[in-house]
Amino acid sequence: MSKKIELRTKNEDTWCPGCPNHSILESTKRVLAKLISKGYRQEDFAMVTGIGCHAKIFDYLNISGIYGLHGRVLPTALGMKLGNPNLTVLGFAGDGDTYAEGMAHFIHAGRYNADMTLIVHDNQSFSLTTGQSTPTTQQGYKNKAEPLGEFNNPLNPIKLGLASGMSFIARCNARDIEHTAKILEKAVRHKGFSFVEIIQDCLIFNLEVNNKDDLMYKISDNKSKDEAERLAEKWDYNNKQGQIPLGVIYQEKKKTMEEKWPQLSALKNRKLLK
Ligand SMILES: Cc1ncc(C[n+]2csc(CCOP(=O)(O)OP(=O)(O)O)c2C)c(N)n1
Ligand code: SF4
Repeated sequence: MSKKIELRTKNEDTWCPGCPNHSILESTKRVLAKLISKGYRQEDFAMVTGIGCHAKIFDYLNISGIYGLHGRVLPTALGMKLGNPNLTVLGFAGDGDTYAEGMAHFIHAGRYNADMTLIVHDNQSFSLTTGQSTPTTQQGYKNKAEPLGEFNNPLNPIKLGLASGMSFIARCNARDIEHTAKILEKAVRHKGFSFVEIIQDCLIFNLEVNNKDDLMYKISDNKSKDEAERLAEKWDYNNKQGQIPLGVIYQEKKKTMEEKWPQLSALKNRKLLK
């Protein structure tokens, strides 16, 4: 008789009622349950989180891991892969986490191409610390730290991911649980570094960017760099104009970190967990 897998811990949920982080948790649980039903084991997965509202997923998802530091999801995930390349590592990070303090790691992740997945819960604000602007916040956003409004233009992480050589780049809408689960599964199965940018409304801070569903549309999986660049240009993170493509924006086959380093290949072939 097969053992029942419990992917939700018993910890109390302290996200705001209705926060789309709940949907990201649900999508993740669905993917893990499916992969476990196909032969992965619960102990083959390891997660890393940053610090922020997104990071509370660590308390609710029943897999091993490290509740990390703000901005350091990627180096921690990389450390896990270096220690045991047989792990399937998932990094859950915020937009502040990834694109501000963690920016250097984000760029180098594309170069290393370690076989792991980064999931960015992008609510265009530092929500846990009460709504300051992050690099993806729209110009003009007024908050306690910037009463005159954000002066700078937002960064486009999809364009940056492409420029950094990432081998899998996707975008999802947190509220679309089924589509997000589908894309996350592709990200986890991709051999190499997978970057999944999830648009996640925050119900308390930076409300003016919420509810962009009318701008969103789904694309077929794309492998052309030119098309990916065109898709990345469609929305500049600045306002509710343009179109927001969802799905696999770019995917290519590329040597992974584990394949490039002979020591890691040797560890991987020993299949430590088997
Ligand atoms: C090294 C370090 N820098 C800064 C902080 C303060 N800090 C904690 S949570 C947070 C904001 C998190 O924002 P984001 O990563 O966008 O996640 P969200 O809360 O929006 O999910 C900040 C700046 C910290 N705890 N540690
Ligand atoms: S503050 Fe925003 S991101 Fe944080 S739990 Fe509440 S709704 Fe979610």
